[in-house]
Amino acid sequence: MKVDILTLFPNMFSSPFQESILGKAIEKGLIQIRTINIRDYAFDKHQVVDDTPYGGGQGMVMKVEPIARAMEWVKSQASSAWTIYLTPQGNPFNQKMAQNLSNRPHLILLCGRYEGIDERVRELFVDEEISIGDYVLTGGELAAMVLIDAVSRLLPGVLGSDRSAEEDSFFQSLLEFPQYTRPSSFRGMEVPEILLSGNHAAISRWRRMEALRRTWMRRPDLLEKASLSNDDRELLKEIVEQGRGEKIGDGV
Ligand code: 4FV
Repeated sequence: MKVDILTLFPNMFSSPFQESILGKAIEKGLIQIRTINIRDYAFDKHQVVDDTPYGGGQGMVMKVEPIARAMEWVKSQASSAWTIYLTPQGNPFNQKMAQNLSNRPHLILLCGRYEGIDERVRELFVDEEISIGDYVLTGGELAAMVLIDAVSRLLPGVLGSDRSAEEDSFFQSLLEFPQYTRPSSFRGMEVPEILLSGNHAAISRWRRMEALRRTWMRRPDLLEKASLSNDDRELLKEIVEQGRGEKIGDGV
């Protein structure tokens, strides 16, 4: 996958993509990331990229010309690219969108700054708008990094085994079950016996139960979207009956 990032701060992308899984994926050529500095496409003496909003009001707006030139340069090399503008006004990002985007060969990510971009950029170039959450960042760069991370790990060969992506929480839109590793006892806190039993059928039943319990407790909205089997419904009945419906925070 190729990812071109249009930004006023290309250096922000250097370190996050040098580390760990993404760093290795880039080394292995599984993903190619390129940053394009929008300011390089402001040809006036002071390379101005923003201006005051027509109609008055707070803050500054990113000018259309530098972005248009940068976009046309990138698109001149890749007509099939899918262009995404990161903005709080976008579609709320989720695992399903990450899966869909991971099937695309080339993404162009536009990172806004200030109050945002001139509306004509949207009309001319943007295929999709995505928000990583209902809060306001100083720029779209961190949102672009979040998107790249969530999409890249779904690319074949990026994670140790592609299976682990399938076991993702949200893959089946359930929250993750509790995880434990050595030591089996810590300050008197024991790892649940079942996990030490080697009884894989019982272990996967326990894990499904705990994933359902945690989802029911913390994100009941996800349960509506989840494709639950009859077994799941039986387990859920048990959970509700167990009345372990105590509020969050008591270790559920
Ligand atoms: C954002 C978000 C976000 C808004 C004004 C950049 C900032 C500034 N992007 N999900 N939430 N963007 O807050 O994607 O231009």
